[in-house]
This record gives sequence, C-alpha cells and structure tokens, in this order.
Amino acid sequence: MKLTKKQFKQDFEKRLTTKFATDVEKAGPQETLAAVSSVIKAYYSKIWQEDNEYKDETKKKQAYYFSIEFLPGKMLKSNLLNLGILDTVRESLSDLGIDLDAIAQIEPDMAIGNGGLGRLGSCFLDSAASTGIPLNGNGIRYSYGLFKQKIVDGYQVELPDSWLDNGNPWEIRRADKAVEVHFGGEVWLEDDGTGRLMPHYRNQERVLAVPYDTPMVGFENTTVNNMCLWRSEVPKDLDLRFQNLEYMRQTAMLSAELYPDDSNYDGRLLRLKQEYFFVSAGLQRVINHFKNINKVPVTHIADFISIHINDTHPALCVPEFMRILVDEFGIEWERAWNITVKVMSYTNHTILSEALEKWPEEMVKNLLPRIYQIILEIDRRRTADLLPKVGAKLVHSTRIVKDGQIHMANLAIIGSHSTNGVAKLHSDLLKDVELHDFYLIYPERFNNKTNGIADRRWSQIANERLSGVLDETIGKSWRHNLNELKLLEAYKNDENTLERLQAANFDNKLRLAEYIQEHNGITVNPEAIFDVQVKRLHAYKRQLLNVLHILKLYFDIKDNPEIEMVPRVFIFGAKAAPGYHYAKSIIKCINEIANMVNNDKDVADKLKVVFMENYNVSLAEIIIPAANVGEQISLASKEASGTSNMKFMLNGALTIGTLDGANIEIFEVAGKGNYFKFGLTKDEVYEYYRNGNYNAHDIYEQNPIVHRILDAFIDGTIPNISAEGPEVFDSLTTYNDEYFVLRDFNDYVRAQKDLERLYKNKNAWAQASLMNIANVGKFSSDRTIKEYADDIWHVHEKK
Ligand code: RUG
Repeated sequence: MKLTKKQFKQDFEKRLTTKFATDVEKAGPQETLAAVSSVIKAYYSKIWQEDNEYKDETKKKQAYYFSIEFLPGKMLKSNLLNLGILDTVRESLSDLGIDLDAIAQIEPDMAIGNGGLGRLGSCFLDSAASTGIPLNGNGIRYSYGLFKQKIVDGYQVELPDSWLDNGNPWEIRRADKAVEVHFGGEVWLEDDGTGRLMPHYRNQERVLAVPYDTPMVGFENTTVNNMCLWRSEVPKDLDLRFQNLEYMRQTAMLSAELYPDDSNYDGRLLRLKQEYFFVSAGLQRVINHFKNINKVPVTHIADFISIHINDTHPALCVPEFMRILVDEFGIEWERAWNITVKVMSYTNHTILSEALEKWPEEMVKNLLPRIYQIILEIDRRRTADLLPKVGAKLVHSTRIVKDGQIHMANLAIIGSHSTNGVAKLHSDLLKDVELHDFYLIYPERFNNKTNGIADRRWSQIANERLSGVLDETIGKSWRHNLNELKLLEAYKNDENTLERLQAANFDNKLRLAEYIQEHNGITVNPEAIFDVQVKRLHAYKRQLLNVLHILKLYFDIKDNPEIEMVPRVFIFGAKAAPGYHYAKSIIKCINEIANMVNNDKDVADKLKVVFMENYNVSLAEIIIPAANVGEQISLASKEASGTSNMKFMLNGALTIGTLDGANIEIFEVAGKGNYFKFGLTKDEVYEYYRNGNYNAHDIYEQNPIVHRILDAFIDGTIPNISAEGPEVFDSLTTYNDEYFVLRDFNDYVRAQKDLERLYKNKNAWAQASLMNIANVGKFSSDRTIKEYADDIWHVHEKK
C-alpha cells in the first residue's frame, strides 16, 4: 500500500486522541503500541474486506487448515512488512521520538502452540497469503498460551501466559457468526417416516463457540486470509438449570489452555472435548459460508472447499463432516462418504507412537455419542468392503476401532484422499514402515511435502543486517522469491561480500551477547563460535548428546588448561512439557553444568554454556541470526522434518546434524563441505531394532571418555544434581540408551572437531556460510504451500 509519513503521523496522532484521550508526549508504551496497531488494522481492513468480496464473488475453492496449535509470534512488524510500510512507519515514529523496535518488543507473542507443528501452521498461513493462495486457519483461542518458562535454581517452572491482558489488537470478535457445539447426553435413531433413521438427542451440554478472526496479510499483494480462533462461552438462552458457576467454569475451560495436563482422566477428556469443539465449530462455519455464497447443492461442496487435518488432533473432522452431511443435509451415506474423503486431507508429523492419538471407546461414546455411532459405522462398512479385497490381516492392522480404542491417525488416513509426511525421509518411512499396511491399500494417497519456513519473518524481520547486505550484493528480488538467493553463489570468492556477511553475523552476535548479559548475567565472547540448539526438550532430539560433548570439552580443558581451542558459547533454548519429568531433569542438568563451567577459572573464556529462559518465536528471532552453528542432532528417523534447521541455514549458520528429517535435503542443496554430518543412518537404526543388539553399557565400560563423562553425573563432579544425575546416568546405561546417544558420541565428537577446524579458517567458513544462504530457496514455505495447493487441495493463486 502507499503511505506517506505525513498521513501516518496524522492517523497515529488522531488515534491516540480518539482511542486513549492522550497525545504523543503523554502516551505510555502500551498506548502507543495499541494506537499504532489500531492504525495498521484500519489500513489492512479495507484490503481484507475487498479480498473477502473477491472470494465470495468468484466463489473460488478455498482451503481450511485445522490445527490445534498455531505459533504466529508477534504480528506488528510482519503486518508492516507485508503491507510494504515498515520503513515509512519506522521513520514516522522516529520523527516523533518513538522507537518502533522498542514498541514492537512489548507486543506479547501469540504463543497458542507448542513447537514445530504450530509454527509450521503459522508459516503456512503467512506463505499462503503472500502467494495469494486462499487458505484459512481454524483453531482455538486459548486464553492462556504455552506456559512461560522460568528457570529457578536450575529447574523449569511453568507460569501462565496470559497474553490477552492488554487485549489483542489484531482480532475481530464475530459474535454474529457464533455456532453451538453439543456434548454428551443421549442419542437415539428414529425413522423419519421415509425409512431414514434420524438422530434424536436428550440432555446434551450446549456450548457457544464464538469466532475471533485474525487477518493473515499477504506480502505486498491484495490477499488477506483469515485465521479463525474459537472461544467457548455459555449460550445466552441456556436453560436455568444449567446457569450455574460449575457449568460456566467447565465451559470456559474448553478454550482456556493449550494442552491441558493429560496425565489424568479429566485432563484427557478435556483435550478430546477441545478437539471436537474447534472441529465442529470450524466445519459449521465453513459450511454455513458455503451455503450463503453458493447456490449449488451441498453435494458439490468438494469443488468449493478443502479441509486439512493437521496432525491427528482434528481427525474428528471426518465423522463430524459425515454427521453434518448425513444428519443435517439428509445425504445418503455412500455419497456423503465419497464427498468427505474428497474434502479431507491429512498431514502426519511424527512416527513417535506417543503422539499418534488413541481415545478409549468409552470416552468417545459418552462425550460424543452420535460421533461414536458414525465412527463405528465407518469402520463397519470399510471392514465389510475391504475384507474380500485385501484380507483380514490388513483390515485388522488398519482398523479405526480396535482394542477398545479409536485410532485417530487411522481415522484421518481412511477418511481423506491424501496423507503426507513432512520431509522425504519421513514420508518414505511412513510408506515403507510405519504406515506400510495403509500404503498397500491406498498407495495413491501417500505423498511428501517437505516443510518450509516463512522466510520473510526469519530474514527480513529477524535479520535486517543480513537482509541489507543481500540487497546491496544481489539486489532485492530475493525478498519476493527466495530462490533468487542463488545469485549469491557468484560472490563466493569475493572477499568483500564474505566480510560483509560475516560482519552482519557479528553484529547479531553482539546483540545476542547483550541480551545474554542482561537476562542471564553471563558475559560471552562474541568472537567465540555461537553453537545453538533451540527446540522443544525431548529425549529423541538428544540435547543430552550436546551436553556430553560439552563435558568432554570441559574435561579437556581441566586436563590441560593451556589447551588450544576455538572459544565456544553453547546456547540452549528449550521448553519441556510440564509432565515430562526426564526432559525437565535434562534442563536442570544443563543449568548446573552451565554454572559449573561458567564459574570455573580454568575454563576462562574458552567455554560458556547458556540456557535461555522461555524460548519462543521472538527469542528465536534474536538467537538464530546470531548463530554460527545449528545443532540438529536427533536420532536418525525420529525427527520428522525439523524447521529450525531451515531457519539456521537461511541465516548463514552451518548445520551439524544427523541424517534425519529435512537435514538430508539441507545437506543435498548446501553442498559438500558446507555442513557437518555424523551418526547412524536410519537403516542402521532399524538394523539395531531388528537385531536387538545395541548395548549401551558396553560403550560405557569400554570407552574411557564416555565413562568419565557419565560418572560426572553420579559422582558429585556436577554439583546439585543428586536426583537428576542418576536419572540421566541410568537412562543411558541401565535402560540401554533408547536414542543411541552413546553410539553416536564418537562420531559427533569427530564432526565437532571438523567444525572447529573449518572455523579457524575464516574465509572457508564464510564461504560455507554463503553457500548455505545461497541454496536455502527450496525451504521457503511459499514453495511448500504451493505444493499443497496444487497437489492436495487444488486451490488456485489469486492472479
Ligand atoms: O517433531 C515435528 C517436527 O519434526 C516437524 O518439523 C514439525 C512440523 O512438521 O512437527 C513436529 N511435531 C510433531 N510437533 N508435534 C508433533 C507430533 O504431534
């Protein structure tokens, strides 16, 4: 959009008066932020309205991304960037004595997600809007986002994230579009007089679902899509019997928090309720909209909408859509089923069985009696149909209802026309191993969509220094098409470019060093290698392997304080799920090791360990541009894709990683010599599983370095971990090291040495860094989302 400084200042000052009865001099930071946001909202609202009209008039097919998580982060700068007014607004505010970056910093992170899954959803919504693809999000408006992590005495403490305290300037409450979602009670079927059995209900719990729309503004185009988030409320016309505090509390709980504690029955029930809540509300809204703008029978709906099931949480989309078609529109079962399969598609994000949801039949039956009936009927018909075709074994292994449980991944695969994994290796594993039986029955449904990242946020917003150098070197076309970064390769031998790229990284390191000084009280040397592992804390991601290597370096220094080594700063950022005890113990160990190392005089500047509290999208925007090395060290086969690996690459960090997830594709394009690969391959891992011959204790006994490092966890060397140390020690020895940490240790140390060697050669390192940046184009989520649009949803870009 076109905007002059004069216009913006006028709008801003007027808004301060009309909204807050104040002016530039007297306004506090919250008022300033709210007024700026409100002006920006007015700017995009017109574009939003027009785009909605365009969509309604053209009636083009739209896709809906159902996800229990989104992780948009802060929105102010990304809205400004996408509207093309970031510089104008920054300068206008500066003229008025206001620092845009300081104001942007106080906006709370919209953290209604947990990790990669939610962030991917937000990258997709950003990329879809930016490439003109009509894709809308559908989720829950949690009053409390992912907990705020505090580190107290080395331990993770979880505090509530009440991100809505100052309101959310971007959202619009659409009370007129509220719908009802029903739970529990009894259901029975009665002939409606024409021979059709129709459901009748009694004593159902009614919940009002109110949508809040947040615009997804496209990058310098005219597309604004929608992220619809549902809030649970008590219906106004509720029967007096139900108008009590307990009912209100229960209703509010539905959209209160992300991933309620599911270590007990009530917590699990609430989770299932949440899943049905946003699925049912979302589908009702989509279908209402379809009915309002299209004058065609609902049997044509597959030509107008596509519903995407992101992970298993929204898998109830399948039976709920069937319920609406069959019960509410009176469509005959087989026809409704064909429509449903055409409309639905599913992404699998993990092979870890703990994340493939299963719900006890009894729970589903009591909470969602009609949905339960429909699931049974889907399962019954499919079994009858397939038995003669593929035999009992395959039918049984792929059934939705078995062993007293409803298997949600099975429901999603069977009820949709597309199942994709999120990196080539992962998709192959699904086809060949984990979902092989499904693949035998539905080979045409399986495909791969390698993840991507919203590159504008991770470069143009997070790394303005690097972006500036890129502009000066290769022009600005890369800002619209990340593949254009390939132009940078021509500068591989240009010393000036290499120096400027490294200088940008150094400035980012200074910024991070300042942050660490302020928040952790640790002084780090910006000349050191900044070696970063930021991601959720999980045993399979093997933060522990990183820790063992740190201890090795520590002992090397203790044995020889004069040892020559390139100084390193190891930086961690990780939240552990509140109920995941082992992961929390690892956090405690990291913090105690950090204390030990950072305060040891022998170590001096050679080694620093920093655990950064409350890792989230905003912190990632400060950490990743400052990294020299990104740690992607999961056990091969376990990380479906990973996306921080792509963010590091974009920012010029070199990856040290296993042949897992998208690392493999990153290595392919980065080119030999520009990454550090180590560890078992996926085939070697599966070979161990087949033979059952891994023996971690032998490694402990036979490798003196490993022996000494592990003993440090139990012999008092590392202080204050009398409970956690033995727990970690036992996991690696007594319990045979589930994720082969010890098996990969030597090769990891070797790769770390290679890394250090390369870093000593400044020029070679800078060249490798440049090659990472130049070849990152494939990992733009603009590419990924286009593949989804073309291959799965068949929705088209706005021309
Ligand atoms: O662990 C995976 C990551 O490998 C992947 O990059 C990301 C996005 O596809 O999804 C993560 N994930 C998987 N988050 N939750 C799950 C399982 O529910």
